[in-house]
Amino acid sequence: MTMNEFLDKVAARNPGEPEFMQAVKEVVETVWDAYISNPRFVKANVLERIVEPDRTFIFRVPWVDDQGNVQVNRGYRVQFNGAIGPYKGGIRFHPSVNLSILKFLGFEQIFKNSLTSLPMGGGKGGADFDAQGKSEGEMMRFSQSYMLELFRHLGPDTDVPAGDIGVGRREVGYMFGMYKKLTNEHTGVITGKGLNWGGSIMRPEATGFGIIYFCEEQLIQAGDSLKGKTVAISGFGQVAWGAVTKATELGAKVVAISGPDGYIYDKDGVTGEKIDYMLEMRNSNRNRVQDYSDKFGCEFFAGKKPWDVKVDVAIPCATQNELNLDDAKKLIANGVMILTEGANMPCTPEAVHEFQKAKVIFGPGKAANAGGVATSGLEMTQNAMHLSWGADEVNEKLFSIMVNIHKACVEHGREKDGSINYVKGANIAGFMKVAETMCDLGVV
Ligand code: NDP
Ligand code: 2IT
Repeated sequence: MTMNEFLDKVAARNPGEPEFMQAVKEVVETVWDAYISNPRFVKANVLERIVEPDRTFIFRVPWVDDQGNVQVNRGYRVQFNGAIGPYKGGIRFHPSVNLSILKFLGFEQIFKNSLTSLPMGGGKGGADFDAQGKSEGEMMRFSQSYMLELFRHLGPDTDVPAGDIGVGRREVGYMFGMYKKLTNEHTGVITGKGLNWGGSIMRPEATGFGIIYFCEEQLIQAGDSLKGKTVAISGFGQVAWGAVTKATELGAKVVAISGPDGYIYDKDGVTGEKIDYMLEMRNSNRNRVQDYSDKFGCEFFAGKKPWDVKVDVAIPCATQNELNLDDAKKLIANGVMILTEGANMPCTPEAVHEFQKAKVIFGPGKAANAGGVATSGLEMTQNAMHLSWGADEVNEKLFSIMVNIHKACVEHGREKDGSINYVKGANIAGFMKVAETMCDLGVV
């Protein structure tokens, strides 16, 4: 079978799943040569097996709103691949959630988790629930109802969810509370918990910090560093906040952040109390970044993306396919040096290709944002040992994991001309370990 025949077969089996196919195509295109030249993989038909989830749950999530109306949402959990460890991956509450999006996220998670070097399989879950404008009580009842079905599929050695878009510490708390009530077990069955009830210190910051550690490693590899660079970041959620914090700490100046309403340009840089204010905006459920410009008196560009700004470093941290070919062209024309993906698959394939063609250093999300799930893995370890580490210990481990992921990308992604294809490097490094394991475990 040729690669294109293989991709056609997967597409035919998964109609109407464009995001999933986009993620599959990128992985298959980059691992194909390594795969096809390995008789053991081919004999075990690993590639065809790895694009099929181990299992997928789809369920009704009924809940009662503040007016007493019964509402219904659709809940999901995709247990994509459990070869190297219990399923691990976040839960997303967002109206755009569907099977295609969760399969793409679960598929990416397999390789991301493998890159961390921790024993975690890939999974993802969520619901098409819109948190905007919901009261505290509604958030609680919805999170509880989602767990009321999901709990039977979880376990500290089976499947361990966490947060993602629309799911933070608050929702994790309500879900964990319901899990505990149903099972009468206080175990590490979900990560991103509060510090008082089994959470790991640094988990909220970990994704953003990890992204910046990875970005800095990429720059060091190119003989440069973040110090003195200007940065544009999209989003103002948990990931964007962590990235702004660490980039600023390393001496870069973040001049743009964005929301669904547009972006702000702060020529003095997002620093100090302005970084703290990002958290306030996120927690307000108003979903506007304009509040930042109102408060701090900088420019706001309604309905625009931050990719119009002339910067050295661009870090998309909002959602999938938020940065397209036109955006890539603008950034390149403005002399961007490096694009490190903070979100999962934020760049369209055309944009990725454009950056690579222009020799802009490109860091794929599955490598760059792996610090979040890696620290979730560290939370699982702490839970299993019934102890908690301090911030320095967690941060040190996170840092060394990100450095090692970068090393693995360089090792597997070096091209003949000496340049580094981080997309290829991340995919091959992540794939190999899972593929070898699937062969070791037999046809199951
Ligand atoms: P948050 O919910 O904290 O913030 C997400 C931001 O993106 C919000 O501003 C949100 O606004 C916006 N957004 C979400 N969906 C869309 C959409 N379809 N179109 C436009 N804007 C959108 O989420 P996180 O910061 O946790 O997650 C951001 C990204 O990072 C996601 O891709 C996530 O998968 C990824 N990620 C998260 C990790 C974590 O630890 N939390 C770990 C690794 C990756 P709105 O609500 O209006 O849509
Ligand atoms: O996309 C991701 O890696 C996450 N949302 C974090 C998953 C986790 O289990 O911490």
